[in-house]
Amino acid sequence: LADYNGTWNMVSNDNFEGYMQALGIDFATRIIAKMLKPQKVIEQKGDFFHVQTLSSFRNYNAEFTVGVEFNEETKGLDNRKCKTLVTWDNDRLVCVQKGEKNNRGWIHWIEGDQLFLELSCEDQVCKQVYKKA
Ligand code: RET
Repeated sequence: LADYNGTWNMVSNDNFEGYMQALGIDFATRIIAKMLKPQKVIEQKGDFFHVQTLSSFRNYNAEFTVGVEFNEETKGLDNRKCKTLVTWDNDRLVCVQKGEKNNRGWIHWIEGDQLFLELSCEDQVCKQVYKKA
């Protein structure tokens, strides 16, 4: 299994605006959020993950076990409720967030010292890259 443990700093963030618009996030929040360079702090124990997305403006906290569906409330993002399931696709983490929005989810994978994250909602894809601190 891939090892996601560590602190990861954002290096690029493509189409975050489109992703946030698809989520219906308000204009003022989008202006601020676009300027952020969040940090991911990931603690992984086997299939259990604690993923913190930290920024000067707002944080987002996610805890899940791969293969176990849970009720996610996207507090501080779009504040919706999703039935969320994360699974392994080889070493990639694939998440489906079932709810009001179609085609919502994300994919994480690692290449060298870089962590990749693709966030999808409706017809929008946001591509983020993080580098190990
Ligand atoms: C911030 C700032 C406030 C506005 C938005 C944010 C987006 C956070 C996202 C977090 C994704 C977390 C994932 C965790 C995986 O385990 C940065 C909190 C919209 C999109 C995919």
